[in-house]
Amino acid sequence: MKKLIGVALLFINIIAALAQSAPKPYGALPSQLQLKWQETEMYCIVHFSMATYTDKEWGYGEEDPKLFNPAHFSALQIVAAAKAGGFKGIVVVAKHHDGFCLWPTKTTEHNISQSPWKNGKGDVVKEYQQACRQLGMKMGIYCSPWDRNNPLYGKPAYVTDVYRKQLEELYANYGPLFMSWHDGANGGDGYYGGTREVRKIDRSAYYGWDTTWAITRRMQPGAAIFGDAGPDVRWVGNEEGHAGETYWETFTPHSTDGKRPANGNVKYEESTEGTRNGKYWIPAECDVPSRPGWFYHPAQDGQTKSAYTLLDLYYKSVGRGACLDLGLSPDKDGQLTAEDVQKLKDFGTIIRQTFAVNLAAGATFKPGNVRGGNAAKFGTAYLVDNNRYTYWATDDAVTKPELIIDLHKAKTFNVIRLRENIKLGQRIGGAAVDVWQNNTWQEVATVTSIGANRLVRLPQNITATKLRLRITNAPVCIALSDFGLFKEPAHLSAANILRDKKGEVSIQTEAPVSSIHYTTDGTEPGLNSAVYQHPFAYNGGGIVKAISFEGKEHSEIKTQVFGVSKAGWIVLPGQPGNNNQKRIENAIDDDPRTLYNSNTKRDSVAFKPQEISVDLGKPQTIKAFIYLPRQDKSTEGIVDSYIYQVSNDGQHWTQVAEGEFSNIASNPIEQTVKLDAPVNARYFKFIARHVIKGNGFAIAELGIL
Ligand code: FUL
Repeated sequence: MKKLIGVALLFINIIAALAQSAPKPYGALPSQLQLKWQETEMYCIVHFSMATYTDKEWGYGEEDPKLFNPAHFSALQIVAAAKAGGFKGIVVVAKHHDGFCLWPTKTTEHNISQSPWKNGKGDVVKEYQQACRQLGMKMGIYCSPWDRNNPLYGKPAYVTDVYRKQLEELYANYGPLFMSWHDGANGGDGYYGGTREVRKIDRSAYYGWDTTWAITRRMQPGAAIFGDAGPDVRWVGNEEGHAGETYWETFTPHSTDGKRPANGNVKYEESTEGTRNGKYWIPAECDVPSRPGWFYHPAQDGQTKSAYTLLDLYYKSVGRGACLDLGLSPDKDGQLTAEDVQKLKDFGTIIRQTFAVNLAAGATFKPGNVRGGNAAKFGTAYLVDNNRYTYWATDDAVTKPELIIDLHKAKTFNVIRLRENIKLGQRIGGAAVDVWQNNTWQEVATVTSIGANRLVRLPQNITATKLRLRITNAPVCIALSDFGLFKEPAHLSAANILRDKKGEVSIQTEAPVSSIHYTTDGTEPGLNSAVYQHPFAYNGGGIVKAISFEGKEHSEIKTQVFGVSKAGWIVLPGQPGNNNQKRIENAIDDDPRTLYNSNTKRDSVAFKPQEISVDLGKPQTIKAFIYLPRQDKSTEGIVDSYIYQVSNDGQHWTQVAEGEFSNIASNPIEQTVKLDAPVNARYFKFIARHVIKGNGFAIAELGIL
């Protein structure tokens, strides 16, 4: 008998012990440093350097340091604007691909001490460090591995004596750093000390990343290392600022050629979602410029992303468990424009307002199961304690629990937040939320992953007293740390401004409003501006801005830049390989959704330079030309090197521009190339010298300004 009691007691003890023990971690797990990074959620990357002065996205490396001379550089203004937007840190581009160093480095002459700014005594990186300290912001460093200026680039000595030494200087003098950012754009043509040649590198081997990163670990142990394949944070695979709808913090990177995955050699199409049960914990950073390009370009004024566009990106990055890295682009003066500052501020305000009150805070939770019945340790009260690592857990056998949430009185919300305690891995692969309405459960949201954070933005407000959370897919018991309900403030969505082939502009809102006002001279529209009544002719090109009003509410200002209207334009016949006139007209139909693509499916055909010539119908002044690459996510036929010619008879041509479309593979936005001087011409010819992929060239639109 005694023996029996003993065995029973032993059992009870084992069960009690199990009830106390935390769930076994699942899969790859985050490091301490990655947890800190994940909590940062939002930071900015600042591109202000030589390319700001040359109006380029990538400098070639030949630029004269004397060009860098901001009259009013203010790190404080830039960092303060990021802070007002709710961002927690900045990554400073200390050296971009052109090789110009913004700190007085000993590794190369091509640095700020050769510039007239502060008589060569200035140090931009130091000023950012001081501003970050003053404002309590984190700081990270971007030092481009690719260096189009350095004569040693491509040789081992560049890595050992230049690049790593630059990192050492930055790590030694500008910390503490929360990130070390390593870009994937590697190798290609450049100045390289005057040789002006193409230098290809083995992206997997050249930089000896293990040795390089050992320096980061030693000198900046708190810095998360960003790269295409991690090791701490991965690139999300696009520069549009969004992670996959299903998104895994875990990732098994694959290279494109079977070599070791590395910066510039990763199958990016796998990076957006990541890998369920991936080998490593390598969460994604979603980087996106706040303006169309990463550097400031005067032609992109008015095109800064609006606060609500940023909000949308926030939901698609932070709201899917990744982090958002927003690009800021100070102008030649050395500050962010007033417009950019305002938009950051507005975005920060909406975020703060939306997440100020968790409407689930006072709720009663009725879980279907609590681990070991131990509510003190694993209970649902932890769902609303605002701690990412305390959590509601279930017994090992219960992988699909339900939870009833009683709000006690009707509350109106439009955002649902779920979080897992990621210290135990990313466990959940599906969940649904129902609301109790008309005496039945109505499903209002489903998700296919959660991870560090999941925000569901509902298409409409929901008013409910009782909700139900169902975990629909999990390979193991759950460890959910957060359940939140929030109300994003109502707003009038911005108007849409469109122009048709005839050159008529129409302005539309999603739903009728009391009035729409607009301007065509670049000024901000308000109640006193022209009232929109019907489509109007707008052939010359320029900026149309619109705002809508409904009662006391008004929308954001929508800005649309138009080139010269294409009414009457035709493509000259006889383009090589282009028999289909109709398709080629897509390049000048003023519709960015249609495209012309001369690619042939035969792989044996190699790319040869190709051209398209356009008759403008009458002589026109051309100040700049526009190339809009295809917008359908394919990179086939995207032109990255061009020649531009003009003519008055369609037979004799004069070259007026040539160059590269930098960064167009990662950021396929509209390219505006200003000519050295305006020209008068009736015809233009666009020649594709090189494309990213394939044997043809693809054009969504060609235009002129
Ligand atoms: C890219 C670079 O090539 C761009 O110029 C920019 O710096 C962006 C953040 O990363 O890969």
